[in-house]
Amino acid sequence: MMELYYGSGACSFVPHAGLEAIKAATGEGFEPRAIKLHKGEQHSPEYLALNPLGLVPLLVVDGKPLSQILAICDFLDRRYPQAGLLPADPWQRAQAMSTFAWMNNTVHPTFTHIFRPGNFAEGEAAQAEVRRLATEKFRAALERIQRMAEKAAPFLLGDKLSFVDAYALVFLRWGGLVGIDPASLPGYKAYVERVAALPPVAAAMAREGINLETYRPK
Ligand SMILES: N[C@@H](CCC(=O)N[C@@H](CS)C(=O)NCC(=O)O)C(=O)O
Repeated sequence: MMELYYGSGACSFVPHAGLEAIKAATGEGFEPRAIKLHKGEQHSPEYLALNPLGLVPLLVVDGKPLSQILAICDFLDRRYPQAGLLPADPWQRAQAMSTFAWMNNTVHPTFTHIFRPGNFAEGEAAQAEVRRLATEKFRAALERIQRMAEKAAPFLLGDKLSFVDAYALVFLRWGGLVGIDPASLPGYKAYVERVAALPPVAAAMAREGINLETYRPK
């Protein structure tokens, strides 16, 4: 039995969409377990006993926990290769992992600097500076993803949905929350709309109660 601990709109959407794609391709289901991050449920003693990092996502497989998006998604792909969420060819797979790792270790933490500047600097002026610089870097990363998407249409790795498409969707939503207008990234926006229209992705979005309309001008 597989259980996925996720937070609405968080990076846990990546394995969440993947698990829906696996369900569609193989019939293998999972138990979704919502964690309310804004209420701090990730810090509850019950959750910390499962994941001492206090973060989502967490995949629990037959009672055994697995954390970290890359590890979870690599496991899911190796167990359910029929879903085609990562390439089988070693070189293409390595290229996909290169993009996936960059998203996870660079783009994602850059956003964290915008969203939680207090984790990185003390004082209002210093935090405003962290936020400003991180927003520039995050925007540049989104532009890079846009170029990749324009080259590789319809999806980032070609014909099929991959975990990296779900991550790209998360980033565009997050960008909207911090004042990056998706209309200023038309190639990215059109690509993410294609991703969101896929039934497994739409199912995960519906469960999380999220949509693509996050943009708030700053
Ligand atoms: N490197 C981790 C990042 C996980 C992460 O940053 N999760 C965020 C949501 S996007 C979280 O749980 N934040 C809750 C908190 O910081 O309290 C992974 O790949 O799983």
